[in-house]
Amino acid sequence: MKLKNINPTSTRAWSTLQQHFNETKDVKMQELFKKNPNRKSDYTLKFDDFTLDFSKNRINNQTFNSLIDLAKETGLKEAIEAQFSGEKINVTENRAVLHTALRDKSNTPILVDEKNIKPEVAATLSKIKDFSDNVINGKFKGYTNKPFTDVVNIGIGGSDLGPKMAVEALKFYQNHLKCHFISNVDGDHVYETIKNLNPETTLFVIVSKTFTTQETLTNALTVQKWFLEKATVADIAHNFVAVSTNLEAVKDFGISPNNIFPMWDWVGGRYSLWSAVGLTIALSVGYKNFDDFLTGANQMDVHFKNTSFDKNLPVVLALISIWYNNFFNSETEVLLPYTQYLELLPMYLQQTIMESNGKSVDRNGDAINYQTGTIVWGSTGTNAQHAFMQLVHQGTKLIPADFIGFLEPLHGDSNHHAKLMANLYGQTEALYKGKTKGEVNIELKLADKTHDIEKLLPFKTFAGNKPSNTLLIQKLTPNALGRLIALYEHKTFVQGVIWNIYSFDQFGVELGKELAKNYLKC
Ligand code: G6Q
Repeated sequence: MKLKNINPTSTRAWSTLQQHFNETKDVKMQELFKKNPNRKSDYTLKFDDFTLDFSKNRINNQTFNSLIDLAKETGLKEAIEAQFSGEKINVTENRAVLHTALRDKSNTPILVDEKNIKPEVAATLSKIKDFSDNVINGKFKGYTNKPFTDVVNIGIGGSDLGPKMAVEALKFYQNHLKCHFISNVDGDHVYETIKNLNPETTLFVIVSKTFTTQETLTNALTVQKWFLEKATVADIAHNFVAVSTNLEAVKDFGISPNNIFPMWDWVGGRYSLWSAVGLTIALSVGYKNFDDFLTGANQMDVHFKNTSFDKNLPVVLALISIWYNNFFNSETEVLLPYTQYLELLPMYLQQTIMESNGKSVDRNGDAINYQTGTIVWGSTGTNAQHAFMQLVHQGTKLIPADFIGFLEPLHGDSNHHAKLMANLYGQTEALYKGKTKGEVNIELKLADKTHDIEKLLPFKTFAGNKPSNTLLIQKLTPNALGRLIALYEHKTFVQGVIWNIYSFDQFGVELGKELAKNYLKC
């Protein structure tokens, strides 16, 4: 079963949406709330302890229904089935797209080239469990027989961003191992990271799907040279492990075959933290937490696969985003997690979303005449409020926002947490309500600044009508993080399907890698 090949702008739903947009583009959300006192609950979806409030969007029931029609007309249902069942939907690379199989513990076989991949996935998970358990409990030791104290992940792009983001996000659950990440080919990044490390007690995890990436190989060789100043070639077997599909290249590097964790070409780099690429996550928080992380992602997979589009969190988020991207011509979206633990989430999702959907050719190979991938950016709240949120509130651009908040803080301080969440709610309210001239008038009068009213009125007035989604989650657990990441993965998938593009190749990234090689030859 192939993905359908439908120009979304040629669908009936698109024409309806275009006409509907022309009629409703100036409608104020405040009016929509006034008209429907139940708007908040009518536009709220629940999935386990996730609550998605999408009421503060410039949509009404007709918008919503037409967007759902668009998903139906562009073959989303069939595309989801094709992805989960292992069809080679990554057509340009002739590969299946099965990061979802990495977190599917059911007994249902998944076939790639007529071979069930589930046993290999299970065997690799068991290897990850065994290895991480033994490093954490001190049974596996470094070359001088001392337990490990530090772990250095050497990889870039998909072999770095996911583990780094998840290790940071799950810091609360971390054990005694200190995790470091080396990605940039900038030597200063390498030396700065290793300068205080002890080679005897440091475990190096070299992560490269292809094991040909210049940055990772250069960094790994530099680290190996530093290691060999103190240790011998035979000691490499104790302190170096690798994650790769390219077993031969890893062996040539000097890593013992026992220390190689396999990967598969049916997992894209930016979707690979669920595989052995996530080894550093398992080392950092222990296998049980890593397993909970996978389980969470699988729960979101099941929700995505089985829930009707109108109640399906990834589908609804994707459709709302298309509404702004393709009809309001919004170019960017801002992501605002209200927890410091998710500081790296926007950067991580930039890769997921922008590398997947940054395409300008459709599935026919023809140039596209509509907008595709959104630009995603963001930072944690409340920090963002003191930085770029001014532009979101009062700038000339329409920037839809996703607010992500947690109902329970991990360290239990209710004073801080009440303030944090009050800021989240306050921001979403300010964005949609804005501030009218009348309100500014009253405010200045009360502040005894009547004489300033004329001068300040235009500057203190906010147009409002700025859209946002609010996703509330009970608590930042490994399971919740798994569900959250999978939610955005599927949102990205839905958009790629509707935009009629291939979301799982990245020839732009590869061109850069090739051209850099030419410069080195000069
Ligand atoms: C991800 C991209 C890219 C890739 C890196 C590292 O989807 O393909 O970010 O992950 O270029 O590649 P290797 O893992 O092969 O070193």
